[in-house]
Amino acid sequence: GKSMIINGKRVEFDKEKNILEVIRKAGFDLPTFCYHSELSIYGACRMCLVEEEKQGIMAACSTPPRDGYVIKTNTEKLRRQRKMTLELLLANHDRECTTCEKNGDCRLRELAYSMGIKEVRFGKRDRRLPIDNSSDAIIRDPNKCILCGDCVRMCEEVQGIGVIAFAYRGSKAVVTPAFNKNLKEVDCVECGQCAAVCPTGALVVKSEIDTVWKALNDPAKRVIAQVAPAVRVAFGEAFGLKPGDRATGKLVAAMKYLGFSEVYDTCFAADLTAVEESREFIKRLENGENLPQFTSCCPAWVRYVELNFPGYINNLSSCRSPQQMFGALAKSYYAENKGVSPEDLFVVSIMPCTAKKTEARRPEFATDGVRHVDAVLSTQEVIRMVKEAGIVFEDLEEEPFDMPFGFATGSGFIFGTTGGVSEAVIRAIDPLNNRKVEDLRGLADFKETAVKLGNREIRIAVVHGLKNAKDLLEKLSRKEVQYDLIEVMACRGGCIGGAGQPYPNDTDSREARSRGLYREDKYIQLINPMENPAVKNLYEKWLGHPSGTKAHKLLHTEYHP
Ligand code: HC1
Ligand code: SF4
Repeated sequence: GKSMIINGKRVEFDKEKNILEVIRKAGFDLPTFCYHSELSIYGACRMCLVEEEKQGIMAACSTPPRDGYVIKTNTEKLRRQRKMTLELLLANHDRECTTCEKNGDCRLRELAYSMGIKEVRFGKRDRRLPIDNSSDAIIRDPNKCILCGDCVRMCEEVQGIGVIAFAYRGSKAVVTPAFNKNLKEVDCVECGQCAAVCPTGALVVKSEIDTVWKALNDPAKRVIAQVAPAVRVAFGEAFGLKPGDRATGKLVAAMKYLGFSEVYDTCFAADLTAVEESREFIKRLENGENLPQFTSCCPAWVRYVELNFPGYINNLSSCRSPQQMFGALAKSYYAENKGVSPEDLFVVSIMPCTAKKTEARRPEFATDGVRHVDAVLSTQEVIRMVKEAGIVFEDLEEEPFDMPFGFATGSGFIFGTTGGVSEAVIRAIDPLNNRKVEDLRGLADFKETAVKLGNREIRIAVVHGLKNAKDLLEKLSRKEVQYDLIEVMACRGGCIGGAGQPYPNDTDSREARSRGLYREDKYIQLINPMENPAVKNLYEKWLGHPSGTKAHKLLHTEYHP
């Protein structure tokens, strides 16, 4: 086979696309800002320089491997060059690190430390650009941008949206929405994926930590929480667990210490969604209208359809997302039962997602001005709260979710990974179906299957990453494909790859988290959402029958372009 020598070590290579991948395979790391294995190569940050015996200095990310190369990654010359590059970046960077939202996760800060930068020999820039605070989900501070372009390529290549781009040249260069607009004025769907790849504090998730602390410390408020499916298999990553390891019990215990009166499971609401969505689907199949039905639990996807494919709005399931079903029940059924007024009840969602922050603010998800979900914290925000409160996560005793919204079947768990929502809907319409719908599992860009319902064949397609959704919708518009049910999650991998999850949010983590959710499904006796006793009980006591009048009022919604 082909091989090269890296820092004196012989390494074979085969399918690696560039020297950087071979170097990492050899067990050495190289600093990078603009390289992500899932995005195109930009080769601009000049951090991954290496020295080849004959070729001299080259960028490892953009050079294909070649048999016989002899490469060094840490010569004196390279160290000097990298330091210089880094100092130039730092000179142009707003260095208010102690108060920066990305402080704990900043790659610029990390590299400045590991390369031993003690001073910045170049002048500090004087211009201050305005901070874009318009989005409900992310904050953009161009003063901290190092122009690596990761966000630009993420938004364009993976999400197919392309609302942020480079503007101007030379020292005036910035990354900005077109015409210097702010994010709220362009077609941003607030998926947050740009912030998830940003190596600095230029794009960060908007924190609601202070709002939640305030509510927790307010004696007049009763504060309850719901925890999304995907959070439990990623939360532990901050406390020494591996991606996919279940952190549920300790997370519930930690949240009790933070001051939440009760902690509930969004997976319960996901079961409820699967019940409602499957009844709606059966009705549409009978009447032959608004097909294919689109899943509607991902708010970035819903927004995407509203903005870009308004002609398909009626294809979206009218079901509210599990987050908002839970919110509606909390502020009605729960509030009434506990004798708390909806204003004094403070509902917090713990979500892997940034678009959920925006969803919770949609005017239709409030009654008489009182929001159903009062605050949305990302997985990372709760990690920070647990650390701030000085809770030793590792030592906690596991606790169960509270009832009545704490029990879920396997269907509720798998909502958090791509393919899971459709599998749950299939289980709900056809209880005789196999436990597994293998064709819809895994992280392939596009998945499809057909299942028999009576003597009818139902065709289902599943995509994740909005660029893949866009491709599918275009094919659908051209009538090249035909489906009855289409599941879309805006983030790759589904919610487990949401922008609020711990970093790194890469393919390996996503695969492991997804497996973690299927493990939860495997270990639980009930897998059909129709059989969830807590859901059944709720229909009997409060909602009437699935898809009935009261269920419609509380659990369904409308969309607007
Ligand atoms: Fe999701 Fe959902 S699965 S959207 O991916 O339908 O965020 O985890 O909470 O609402 O249940 C996210 C996850 C989440 C909703 C559910
Ligand atoms: Fe693009 Fe999503 Fe970032 Fe908006 S939040 S700019 S849609 S990547």
